[in-house]
Amino acid sequence: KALRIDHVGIAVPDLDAAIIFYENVFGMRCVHRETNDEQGVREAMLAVGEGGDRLQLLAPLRPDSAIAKFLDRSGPGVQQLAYTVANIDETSATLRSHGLRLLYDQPKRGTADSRINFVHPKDAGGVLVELVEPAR
Ligand code: CMX
Repeated sequence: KALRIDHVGIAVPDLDAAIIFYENVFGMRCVHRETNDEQGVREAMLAVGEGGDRLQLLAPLRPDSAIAKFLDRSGPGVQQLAYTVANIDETSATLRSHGLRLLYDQPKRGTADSRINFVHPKDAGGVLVELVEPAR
């Protein structure tokens, strides 16, 4: 089951400009940055307030990446909603038993060495759902 909202992911064309915007306008704080070559993204995690709420900014590394395609098709905006799960293998099996398609046979590496997978947006009411099992 979903334990909490891990983050909301927003596709942006320019990561540095977006970080400055969210810090200056909404008072968020950039707490993590990394490049994920496999996913084709440069990303930043912004803390919203003092709880655990997180906004993820995603910028494309390559023109053939998922984020570049999303920007081409839809422009900047909300690209994904991510839930924290305790055990991604168990959650994936449950979702598959409900007939939902997961994008990867096995979880891949996500932010900060988490394990991630995605539910196809066509199977989740038009929302790209990411599952995140945090690194121990
Ligand atoms: N949210 C909702 N719907 C989406 C979507 C999104 N982010 N991306 C695509 N869609 C829709 C498309 O509009 C399309 O709808 P229509 O058929 O009605 O036009 C449909 O889904 C399928 O589109 P597609 O052309 O078959 O597939 P895409 O090439 O657009 O790829 C997806 C979509 C989800 C498979 C791809 O974006 C993907 O593999 N995502 C997972 C990886 C990812 O997003 N990585 C970046 C983030 C990394 C991280 O979070 O760490």
